[in-house]
Amino acid sequence: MTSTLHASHVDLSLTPLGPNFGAEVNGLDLATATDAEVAAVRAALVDHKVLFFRDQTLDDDGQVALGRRIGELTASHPVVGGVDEAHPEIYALDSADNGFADVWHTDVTFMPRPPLGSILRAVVLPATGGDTNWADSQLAYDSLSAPVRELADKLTAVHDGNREFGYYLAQRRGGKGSVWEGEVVTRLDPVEHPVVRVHPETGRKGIFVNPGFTSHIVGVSDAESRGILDLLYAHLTKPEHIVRHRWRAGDVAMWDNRSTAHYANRDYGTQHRVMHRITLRGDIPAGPLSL
Ligand SMILES: O=C(O)CCC(=O)C(=O)O
Ligand SMILES: [Fe+2]
Repeated sequence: MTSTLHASHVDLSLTPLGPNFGAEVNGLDLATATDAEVAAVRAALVDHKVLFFRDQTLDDDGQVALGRRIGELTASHPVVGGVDEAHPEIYALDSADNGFADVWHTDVTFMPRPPLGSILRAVVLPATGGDTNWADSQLAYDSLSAPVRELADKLTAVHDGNREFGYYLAQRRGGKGSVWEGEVVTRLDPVEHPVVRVHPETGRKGIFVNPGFTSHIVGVSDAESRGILDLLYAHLTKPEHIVRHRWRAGDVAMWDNRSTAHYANRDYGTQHRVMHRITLRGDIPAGPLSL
């Protein structure tokens, strides 16, 4: 019956945050969204790359329940445990416990299957400051010159979580991290990913290296690796490629982790800021050559 099909389709009310990516979803209560609304959010995530929802009422249980409706949840983080026993899926970034993200990164690219996406909820906010920025890695790729795109298409990079999380794994968790892809993480072996990622749903290409976790490019000299990565990072984070979110209580952000990078401003001194994040299980990144 075509009427059933019709009934399952909803148009979200979206306010674009710029000419290219990012959107605020108006008037949708994530705690009571219908299946059709959740499906529309999932589709909008790929199209708009980062979505913002204002005035939400989600708590930890509600955040986990929402995530399960959108995809398959991972553990909180490969190395950092859940916020409490009841929520092994929630990763807390607490400024009182060194929870900062003031380095451009894409989440968990130091694992073979980085998350598809992340859902972040503001729990405690400073009076001002602590804005978060997202960069559109596909827009950035597209605006590189053709010769540099061709070079990047052929490259592979190593991602290494040890610099950010090696100490935490050894000292705070006694060498025993979370269960990730069915196995307890006991070491962070560096992994290789293509420098250009082909989005599995759209086929669009994006820059897939980040200063947080990429250590070097394979098969080139150290100086070449540094130079190429610096060029790509400077380009990725050009203001034209960025949207910036000023948080309010109740805000939820959701991003496609396959086509974006992000950075949380650390400009609020000793004020307290706490964010709760969940991540959706992703796939093994494919590059232009592996297709
Ligand atoms: O604190 C933020 O705004 C972002 C933190 C972050 O990098 C993340 O949740 O993945
Ligand atoms: Fe992050």
